[in-house]
Amino acid sequence: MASQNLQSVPAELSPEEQEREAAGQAYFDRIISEDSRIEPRDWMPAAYRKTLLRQISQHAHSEIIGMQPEANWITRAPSLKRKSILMAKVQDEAGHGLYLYSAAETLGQSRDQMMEDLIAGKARYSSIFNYPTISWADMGAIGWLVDGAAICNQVPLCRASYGPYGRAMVRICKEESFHQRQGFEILLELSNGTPAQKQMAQDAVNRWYAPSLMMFGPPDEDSPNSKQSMAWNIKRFSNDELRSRFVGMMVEQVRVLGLTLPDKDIRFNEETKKWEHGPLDWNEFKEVLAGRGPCNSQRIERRREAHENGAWVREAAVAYTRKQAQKENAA
Ligand code: BYC
Repeated sequence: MASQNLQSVPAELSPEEQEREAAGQAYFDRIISEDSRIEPRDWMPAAYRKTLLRQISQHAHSEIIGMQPEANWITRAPSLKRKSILMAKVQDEAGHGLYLYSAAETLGQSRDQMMEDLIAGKARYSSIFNYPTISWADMGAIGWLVDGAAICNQVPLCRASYGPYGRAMVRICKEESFHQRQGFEILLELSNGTPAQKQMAQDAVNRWYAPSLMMFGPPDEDSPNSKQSMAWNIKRFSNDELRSRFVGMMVEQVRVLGLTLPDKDIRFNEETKKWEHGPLDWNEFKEVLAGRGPCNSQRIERRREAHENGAWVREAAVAYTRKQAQKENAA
């Protein structure tokens, strides 16, 4: 589909500049209609750049803030094996954040600026990471439900029209698959354990189910960005479409776990051929987005502290790079 709602060429440009802009727009439209890729050096409409920066920086922030709820359990993991798996997972999330900040930097925003916006509370990150992790079973529920939702949402992003974003997503999705498996396995073991362990697993699933469905974003009729993002081949499916697919996946897997989903309204609609779920509390979602979720202020405070504590590492890295450059210039 050709891109829509694109800005027309501004009139105040010189004739040569107008020509260049028009050629850039024509190239961009062709690349999008061929379902091919835009690269950082290519001309792109200002609104496309802005949308990508918004989504990629929010995504990067989610990965970085998302380390906190799980890091909370590293020192209390029930065995050495569980501890090393959890540490590897949390480190993977840091890596995802770094690939994504790099992708966002190719659009002209500095990482320092993105980080400043995050710790100033001006930037969004996924709603899901504002909920507390109160038992070990939450590590299972996050891996199974949260990483499961992330895979559902992110596999189509591997085909995003912006090259650096799509390529970053390929590696991220591979790692997310491992994350989901490890979460599933934690829940399976608890579910097959003592009645108290099984109850702990069920309780975690009960608490994380609705927030994980809300990760996909507001219902389609309240999603102001979806239409244009889909026209630009950034998003490939609507929020509701992906949410419905996710419910279908979880319905099958929860049976293997021997647990239940806390939603009596789940059903497969034979007419639409889609999975449906019960009502979600969108007011709660809005509250979390407005900074009033259970852990919003704690998450930002913790990130600010970590950023300040890491200042000496950044300074040392800059000093080292400067020294290396001086050595090379002197040689
Ligand atoms: N939370 O028009 P819409 C992970 C905002 S990390 C907060 O539908 P769009 C993991 C939205 O930004 C997973 N805000 O927007 C890490 C917009 O606000 P602005 C993170 C949300 O962009 C560690 C407004 O609501 N995944 O897996 O078309 C450990 C209207 O929404 C949320 C990604 O970031 C939300 N849930 O669609 C474990 C995936 N939903 O910007 C796991 C990439 C919506 O206009 N992002 N908003 O002020 C996307 O696919 C899309 O950006 C979304 C939203 C589907 C999330």
